[in-house]
Amino acid sequence: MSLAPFLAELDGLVADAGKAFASAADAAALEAARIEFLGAAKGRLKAVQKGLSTVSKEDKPAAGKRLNEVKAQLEADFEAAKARLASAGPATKTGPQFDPTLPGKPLRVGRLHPLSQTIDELKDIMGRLGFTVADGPEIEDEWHNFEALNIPGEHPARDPLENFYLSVAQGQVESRKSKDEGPDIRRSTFDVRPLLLRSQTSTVQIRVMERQPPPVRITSLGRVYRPDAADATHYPMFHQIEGLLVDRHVTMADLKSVLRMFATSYLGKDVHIRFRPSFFPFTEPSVEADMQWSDRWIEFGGAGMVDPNVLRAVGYDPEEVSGFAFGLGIERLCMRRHGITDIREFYKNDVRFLEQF
Ligand code: FA5
Repeated sequence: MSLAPFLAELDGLVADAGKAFASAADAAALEAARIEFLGAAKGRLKAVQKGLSTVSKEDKPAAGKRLNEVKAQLEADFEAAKARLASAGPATKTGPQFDPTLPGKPLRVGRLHPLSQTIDELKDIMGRLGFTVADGPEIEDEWHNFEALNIPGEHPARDPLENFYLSVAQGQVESRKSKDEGPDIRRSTFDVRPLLLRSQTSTVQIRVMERQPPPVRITSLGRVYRPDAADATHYPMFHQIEGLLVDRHVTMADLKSVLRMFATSYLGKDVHIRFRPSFFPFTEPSVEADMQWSDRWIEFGGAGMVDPNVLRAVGYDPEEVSGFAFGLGIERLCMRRHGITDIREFYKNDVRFLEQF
């Protein structure tokens, strides 16, 4: 045999073996390819090697050199394929192949708490009615929780048994903060102002009006705290939504329209609104707002025209502007909408309840 056909045979072998090793999908296929090409007895390399003896004497060194190169190449290709299968993990070596057509395992997806969902929805509704969201602290002083809201010192609503007062007073907090600033500061800033967990979101009315001149059109949603015993409709911590609109010529008719639009947006078109006379120190006149839903009248919160004393407390002129305010229980609204009969369900963290929303 002359050199050229011998070399061509070797080239063909390199190409075939390279493909076979590279495409072996598992250990069994790779072993079959190894036997076919590198097998000691009947391998194709062995067969080509036998042809070396027929190559002419002067071509033998070149033919032998190429044969050795091809042998090294085949062994390297085999080792590379072995490493590839090993790194693909045991399933490819022994077990069944990954089947992308099988259905996946469903993941347990979390969701927002029903009250968080309600709060988001109520913010949207109020936003569409032109109210922007305002926030205030949950730890309040007596000015914002009571005095500025026209609830004077002797008022029963300020009874320590009706509120969660904190054992740390504001003056003490300040004096501790400034302890390192010099010995006299502690005495000079000491001014005991009791703090409490806010009992209503009406505190935010004051905070907003103190900050900005009229007109005001805000809503505030958040946690409030009262030492009420927990039962089906009461919880010591619950959520309120507050609405406040102050401008020129605001009337009860505006209040009723806004509450009606609010209630129909949240509960549906067939909801009616009813006002019953009531009393709140910070509104005059004051009403309890009821809504009719599924043939029943349900109280959903308090409302009224902002008392002139409140407007004065924040520096507004009651001769110039008037306003309305309302405060509704968010749990009660959500319970109505979903037919929940016990407020305590919201706070049990029972996934069977929570995953229904
Ligand atoms: C107030 O808190 C007034 N700040 C509302 C207001 C705002 C009146 C602005 C006028 C102007 P009241 O105490 O009635 O009002 O509470 C309002 C609503 O909060 C109630 O109608 C009820 O839906 C809800 N609520 C009251 N106490 C609890 C409680 N312990 N658990 C759950 N919801 C409650």
